[in-house]
Amino acid sequence: MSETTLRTERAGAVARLVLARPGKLNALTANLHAELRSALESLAADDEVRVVVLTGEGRAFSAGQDLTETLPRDEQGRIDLGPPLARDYNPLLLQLVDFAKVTIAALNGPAVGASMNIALACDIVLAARSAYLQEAFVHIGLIPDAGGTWLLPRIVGPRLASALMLTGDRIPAEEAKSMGLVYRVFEDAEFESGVADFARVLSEGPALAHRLTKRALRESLGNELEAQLDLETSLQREAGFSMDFAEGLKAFRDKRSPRFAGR
Ligand code: T3D
Repeated sequence: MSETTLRTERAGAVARLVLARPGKLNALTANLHAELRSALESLAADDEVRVVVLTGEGRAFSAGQDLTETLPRDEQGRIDLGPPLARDYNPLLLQLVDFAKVTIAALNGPAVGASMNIALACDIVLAARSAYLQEAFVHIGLIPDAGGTWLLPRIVGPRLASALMLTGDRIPAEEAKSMGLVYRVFEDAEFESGVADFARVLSEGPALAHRLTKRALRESLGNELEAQLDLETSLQREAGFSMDFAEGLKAFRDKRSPRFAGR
């Protein structure tokens, strides 16, 4: 049986997925990928879970693909990276980008290579001050994968994405924040509690509105304005029918904080 390399922890409506290969800086193996996909599937189906936090054990978030793992070869004996991308990275990226609940990448340390892009596929990225992000692929003669060439230019713009990907420079947490890659930077000593508080507050929010907002943002990437306005109208009608909207209105009128049921 393969070793367990992913831990799932729960605190109320927040689930924490902890990449747990600290001795290898949580580098991603086929086994870890399979555990991650399966955990995300279970959490997607669990009505009690509203927010998923992805983080790493030890001093790194993750150093990207495990470079010591045996790679498949084509019929001519050349390393063929097609199969691991098709089996592991591409489905994971789609699973994250289409995930119906709020996802947070909590960068306790470096997020390198594919793991930087996995972090960017989450809705919100939080970072410890000592963390850094790095599109390190170029240093080993590869192109950025795991959705990086799609995600990064959409977040920072094409010029900066080019520079970050062609140089493979490290991006310290604070700089990443100024580029829009990271939402909040916590001092290292306050990172765990800061992330936990941040996730708890989100988990008390209107889960249905979160889900619909995510869908609107996702579809906006391929829509013209008119189609997006139609989509907003249809999703806003759905939100308007919800118990959460009724509660939000009532709480406003009663001058108290709302208690959302997520429906
Ligand atoms: O294969 C495919 O499907 C293609 C997909 C590719 C996607 C990618 O992610 S490509 C990018 C892969 N990642 C990298 O190129 C980063 C490799 N790691 C590093 O450059 C450095 O480890 C770091 C800059 C991230 C951190 O350096 P440092 O000095 O803080 O730590 P270290 O001493 O290098 O690493 C500690 C241990 O983790 C060490 O093991 P050891 O010697 O103590 O037994 C090191 O070998 C191991 N480790 C770090 N990164 C990886 C790794 N082991 C396997 N794979 C890694 N990516």
